[in-house]
Amino acid sequence: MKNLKTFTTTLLAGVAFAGAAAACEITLRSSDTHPEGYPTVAAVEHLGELVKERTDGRVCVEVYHSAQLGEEKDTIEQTQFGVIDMNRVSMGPFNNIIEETKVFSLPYIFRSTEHMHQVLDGEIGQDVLAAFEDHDLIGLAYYDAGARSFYNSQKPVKTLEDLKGMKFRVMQSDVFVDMVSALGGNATPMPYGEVYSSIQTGVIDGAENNWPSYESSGHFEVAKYYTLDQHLMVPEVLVMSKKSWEKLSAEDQEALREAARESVPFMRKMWAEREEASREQVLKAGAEIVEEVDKTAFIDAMKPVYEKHVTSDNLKQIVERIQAVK
Ligand code: BDP
Repeated sequence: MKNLKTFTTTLLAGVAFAGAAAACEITLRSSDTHPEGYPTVAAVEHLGELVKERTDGRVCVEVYHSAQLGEEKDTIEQTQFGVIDMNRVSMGPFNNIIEETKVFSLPYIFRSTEHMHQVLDGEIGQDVLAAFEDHDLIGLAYYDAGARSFYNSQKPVKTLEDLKGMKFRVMQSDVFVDMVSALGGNATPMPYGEVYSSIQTGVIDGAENNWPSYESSGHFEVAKYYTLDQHLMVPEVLVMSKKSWEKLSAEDQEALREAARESVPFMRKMWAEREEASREQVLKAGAEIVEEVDKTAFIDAMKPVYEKHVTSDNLKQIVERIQAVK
């Protein structure tokens, strides 16, 4: 009996020791609205593994997925205050805080995924990321979010005429409110987590999003008409609280930047696969897709959005630079 006890004690001490040796000195809490397995969540988890490896286990990242830390707008504020260390969010909810982020939220600003990658991977992308610093945030990386299209619970929307008077939820940004108005609809800005029940109860007719979000949120269950107008390509962004950033050594900051850079191709590959899988899944579940859309009509209708929001020289220049990228 005594021997067994000694053995157990030794064993427990061994476990405790191994645990201490592997313990993280710094654990960065990262927020995401999406569920486990979603490409943005997986990308930040991947980044966490890289950082841990490169800091010899000192710096760890813990991803709080499924909006455990709150809805995007609130988590952004908490990240600015340093309550949350890292945050993977859409660029959209930053529009009312950081002027430069508006350019990536303009309808049809990107001609294609390739065009968007060129812009984000180049100087313009860096300049916009740098703009976060004046707002207590460090911009670490952009992730893909495909194209967003409208969906609703009422009818197949084939033309602009069909959209007239319909109520759509948008992310909390004035650009998107004006975008829906320009199309003749009514916009209701609200947090992502409230959309499902709002469609179900008829508070709104629908919303707009990419395939993976339309699928993972379950919105396709309550709004089965999806119109492939692809009016927005709003990138995701991974930001860090400047307060948390400044607590890291220069070496750890570099490890984090490097891991963030490397998580991008990982995410893009996963994203392309997930887009396809989600599309197939919603189709199987009975979603009706309107594929033939006169995009020129949509693009023309969006002119007032540019007129209203691209007014400063700064934004005009960024828009011109984006358009000049081949
Ligand atoms: C998804 C974005 C997510 C946004 C959501 C939304 O990945 O960050 O919160 O759209 O519409 O595509 O709010």
